[in-house]
Amino acid sequence: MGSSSRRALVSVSDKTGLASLGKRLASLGFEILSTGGTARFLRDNGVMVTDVSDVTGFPEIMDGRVKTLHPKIHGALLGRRQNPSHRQAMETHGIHPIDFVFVNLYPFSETVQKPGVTVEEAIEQIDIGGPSMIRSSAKNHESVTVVTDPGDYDRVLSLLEAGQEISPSLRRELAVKAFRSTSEYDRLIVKYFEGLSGSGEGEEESFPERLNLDLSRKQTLRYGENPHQKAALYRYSGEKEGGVAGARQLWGKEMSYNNYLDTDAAWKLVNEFSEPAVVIVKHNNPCGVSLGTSVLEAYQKARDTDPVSSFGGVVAVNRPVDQAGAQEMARIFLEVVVAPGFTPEAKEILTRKKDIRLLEIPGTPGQKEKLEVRTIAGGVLIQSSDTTVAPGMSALKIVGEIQPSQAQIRDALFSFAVGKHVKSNAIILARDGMTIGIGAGQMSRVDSVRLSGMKATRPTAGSVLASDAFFPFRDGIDEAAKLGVAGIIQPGGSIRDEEVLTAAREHNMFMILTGVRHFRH
Ligand code: 93A
Repeated sequence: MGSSSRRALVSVSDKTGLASLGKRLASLGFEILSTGGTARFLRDNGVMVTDVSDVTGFPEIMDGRVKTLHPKIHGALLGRRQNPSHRQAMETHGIHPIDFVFVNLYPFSETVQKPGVTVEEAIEQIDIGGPSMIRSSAKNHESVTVVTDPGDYDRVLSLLEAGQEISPSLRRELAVKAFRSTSEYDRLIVKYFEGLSGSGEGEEESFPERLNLDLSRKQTLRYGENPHQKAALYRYSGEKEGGVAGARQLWGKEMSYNNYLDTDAAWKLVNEFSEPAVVIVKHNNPCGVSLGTSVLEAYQKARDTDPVSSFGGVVAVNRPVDQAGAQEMARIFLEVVVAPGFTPEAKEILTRKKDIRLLEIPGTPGQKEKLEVRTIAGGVLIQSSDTTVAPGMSALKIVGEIQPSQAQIRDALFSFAVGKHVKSNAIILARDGMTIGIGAGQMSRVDSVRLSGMKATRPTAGSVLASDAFFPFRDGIDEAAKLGVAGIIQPGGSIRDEEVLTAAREHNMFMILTGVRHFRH
């Protein structure tokens, strides 16, 4: 045994086909270098091996974390055989080339899939020395043959047994396969740790490295947000039903870019509710939202939140529009009505108006898209959509001494759900299942509170106020008190929560914390 014979390094976790590999390499006259467990396995099968630690002159240390990470190994893999200075270095340092490498890695993926595996156990299964050897060999594939898949053992051995050399093209093919295997290995490690630091849902898929949005053009639009902008509607290929992009237009002029945006906003909001509900949207913000015992009642209440803004609005209903509802809607100009359906009478009434558009979305109400895509200069931002449902009663924290009534809790949940769909900073005043005033899109929260009061067409006294995010100061609460608000629902979580609660106490308001924020930027 010595520098004269060809050397193969064998270090494998997956021992499939290992005994036969060892025997065949030995018959071919190879000196086999091996690490702890692999060496033991081969010896148990009657194959002579040299321990890597005898080559390096260094024992395996730190529970095997460091066994092959040594210049005697990596120099033997990386040294260019035809390069005089490399050969000189090998000679000087007693490094003998290794031409064949059979390595596969610690089973990280299998380990983290086991139920109850700890992070420590997962970390110990991150192979460092193995990928290093694979990459060193693959980099030097002009001379080194690297085999990472037991399925390739026979292919290589058969050639050697037939007295042939491994061709440069096969060495390259195996090198590419080797790089692919280490890159896949690292990807799984990344995925595991991202899962840990994610929203607590460890199995949730992280976003893909590359994104191929498979979209096909459904409609060329007359123009974009403004007449000088070009626009088109694209739809996810293979998407069957549901969503505004797949809506069926029953009546009216072609949908415009802004119509689509507003209809989408209205449709998403109205599907927050299980009871009959109507949403009226202007410029992508709701100007009126209401629950009701019928489409007619919900529509009237939604419209009366802000009758001026409702003119020319986009109306979304979560029930089929009936005759009574349609008659009421027909009284003013509306851009779009979107609903799961229209009764024949309703259709008859609304199609008398030439300027209205009727959209039908039969699918399951509440179907929500999974990804939100927005463009920024030079790229796109992706996020999962805000599909958190309204917090249940048990998740709510009522702080302070004043207990809200059941009706007030219902209004609080209703207004908080509306707030999720209002441009931040969002403040919603509500009472009896209808919005009273909506303060949208202000740069300071206290201004949104003032605005919600300014927009109110009904008395604000006794209403509930929802805020999409926490109050940073008590000034918003003091403004709310001027409007006679009975209580507040908000996420909480400000460093000044105490100050904010003190203000609520002073004004005899209840305070409900949801722990969930609904920014909409
Ligand atoms: O712990 S390591 O990252 N440190 C090393 O130096 C090292 N060298 C080889 N893991 C290392 N290996 C891996 O050990 C190989 O990739 C192979 O999967 C495994 C074989 O160990 P054994 O021969 O003791 O069964």
